[in-house]
Amino acid sequence: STGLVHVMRFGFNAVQSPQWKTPSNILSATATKSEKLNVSFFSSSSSTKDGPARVKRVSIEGNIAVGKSTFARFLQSACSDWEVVAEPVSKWQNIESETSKGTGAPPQTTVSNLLQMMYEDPQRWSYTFQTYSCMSRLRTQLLPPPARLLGSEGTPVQVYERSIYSDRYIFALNMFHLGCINSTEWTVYQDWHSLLVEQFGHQVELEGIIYLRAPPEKCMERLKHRGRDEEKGVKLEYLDKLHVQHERWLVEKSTEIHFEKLKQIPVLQLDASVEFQSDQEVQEQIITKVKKFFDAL
Ligand code: DCM
Ligand code: MG
Repeated sequence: STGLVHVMRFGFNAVQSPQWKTPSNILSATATKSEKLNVSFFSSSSSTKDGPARVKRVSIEGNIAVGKSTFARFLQSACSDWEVVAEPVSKWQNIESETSKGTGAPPQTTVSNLLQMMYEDPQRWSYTFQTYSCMSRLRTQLLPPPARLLGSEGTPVQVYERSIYSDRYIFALNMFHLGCINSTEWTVYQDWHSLLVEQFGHQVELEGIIYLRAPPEKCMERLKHRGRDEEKGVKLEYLDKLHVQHERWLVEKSTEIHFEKLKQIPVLQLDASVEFQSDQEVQEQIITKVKKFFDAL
C-alpha cells in the first residue's frame, strides 16, 4: 500500500506558511505578517548606525532524511554571506568515556554510539539521547560566527541545521507521546530546556525557519538511500509521526510553545519532494525565494 495520500504540490515551490492567513487559537492575538514586518522589532537584526550588522540566524527544519544537509550545503555554496552550522550527529555516534577511574588500573577509553543505543532501546536511551543532542547542538550553535560573516557587506546569515526547538517540540515531545520518555523524564527535560533557553536563548535566537516539507514516504526512500547504519530499523510509521509533529508546529501552529518569540517566527515552507540538484532553474528559484525571505527578516 502507498500509505498516505499526498495533496502536496510537487516542484520545489516556495510557499509562505499559511500561519498569517489562517486564524489559529495560538496566534489570534498576534499581528498579521505585513504589520509585523513593519515594526522595529523585526528589523532588530539588520545593521544599525551604532554597530555592525548583526548576523541573522535561520534554522532548517524537516523530517529525518528529507534533505536538510544537502540543502544546507547548497545554500552555503550559493552565497558567501551564508554559513551553515551542521547538526553534530557524529558527536552522538562517538561518545568517548574513560572507564576504571580510581581503581588503580590504567584508564581505558570506551566509545559509545548514543544514536545507535537510542534506536536499539528507545525506552532506555531516549531521555539520555535527547539530553545530549540538545546540549551538544546548543554548544555548537553558541560558537561565534566566522569573521568572514561578521565583515560581510551583505546580509550575513547563519543557517542552523535544526534547532533546540525541534529537539524539544519534535523529537523529545514525540518520544514522550510514544512513551519512550516517561512523564518524570519529560518534566525534567522541559525544566532544563526552558532554563537553557532563558539563559542562552538570545545567543542562538532564530529570526526565521525554513521548513523542508516532503511526504514521509519520500523521506523513507532517502533514508534507505543514504543508509545510515543506526537508522536501519526506522519504520515509516515513525517518520509519519515526526511529519505530523512538524505540521503541528510549523503549519497548523497547534503545538503548545513556551517561548513568545518562537510563536511569531516567520516560516518559509519549501516543497522538498523533488530532487533539486540536477535542475538549475529550480535551484535559481529556490535561491531567489530564500534571499527574499532572509532580507525580510
Ligand atoms: N535525532 C533525534 N532527536 C533529535 C535530533 C535528531 O532522534 N533531537 C536523530 C534523527 C536522525 C538523526 O538524529 O536519526 C539526524 O539525522 P537527519 O540528518 O536525518 O536529521
Ligand atoms: Mg542530516
